[in-house]
Amino acid sequence: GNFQAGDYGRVLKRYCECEQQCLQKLKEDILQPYVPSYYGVVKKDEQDYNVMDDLLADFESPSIMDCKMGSRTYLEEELTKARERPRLRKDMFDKMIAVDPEAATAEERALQGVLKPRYMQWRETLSSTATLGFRIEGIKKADGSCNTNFKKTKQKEQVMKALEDFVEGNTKILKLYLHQLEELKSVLEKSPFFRTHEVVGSSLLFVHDASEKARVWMIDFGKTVPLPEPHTLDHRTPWVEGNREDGYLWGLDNLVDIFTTMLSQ
Ligand code: 4IP
Ligand code: MN
Repeated sequence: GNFQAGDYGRVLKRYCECEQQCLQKLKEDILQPYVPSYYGVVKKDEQDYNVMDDLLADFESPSIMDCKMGSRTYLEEELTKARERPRLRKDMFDKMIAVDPEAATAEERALQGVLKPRYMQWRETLSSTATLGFRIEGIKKADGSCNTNFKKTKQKEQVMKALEDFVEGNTKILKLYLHQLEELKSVLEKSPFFRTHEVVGSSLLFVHDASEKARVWMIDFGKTVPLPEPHTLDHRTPWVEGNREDGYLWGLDNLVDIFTTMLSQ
């Protein structure tokens, strides 16, 4: 996989230059407390790795949730590439019809392939990405059970049910998460890094355990890219090709609303 065990309290993640650039810059940004600390590159069996904090190290049998943030999950350059050098993806076609045999068009079925943006957009509209600006990617509970079957989790009610199950009805944990999401939102709104980067395919990692400690971190910066100066984003304006908006804060607004609604019920 992408990860290797590191020294105690550290993990190694397959090297990605884009991610390294972000982790380095984030060390100097007000977002630093919400991001794993970065310790440079190591080589193991001919493969380079970025070394970072193991976010699970301080937890006992943690429950973990990965939420992919934003209303767009691919970079604009994928659109350009697909137009200039269209490449049919058989693997993506297969992933698509495995979820819904009806999803592919007659042409796609004949070709047994789809273009990457088409696959990514299909995933966005099937899940809550397009309508809520985030989606649950996976949940691992304290008992070791794993669920990555959220591809069709789209409606607010479905999302709430998954969150309810993740915290096992524990209101205290819900409150801790909500508080951190609100704090993170206010830091994001002031962060120089966030204003000047397109943040695509990045996740919020939620972690809690039976001691009722709960934390939220920003992870996965492989598709987080600096904008050419003086371009900035507000991360809420709807995306149109060329404006590079990612809908990250719009998604966080919706996530905060959902946690708030759950706590008021
Ligand atoms: C995956 O689709 C994810 O969207 C990956 O995004 C993406 O990687 C993969 O594209 C795509 O196949 P599923 O989640 O439906 O399997 P992420 O890395 O954000 O999870 P990219 O390369 O876009 O980061 P390919 O082209 O790597 O297969
Ligand atoms: Mn991810």
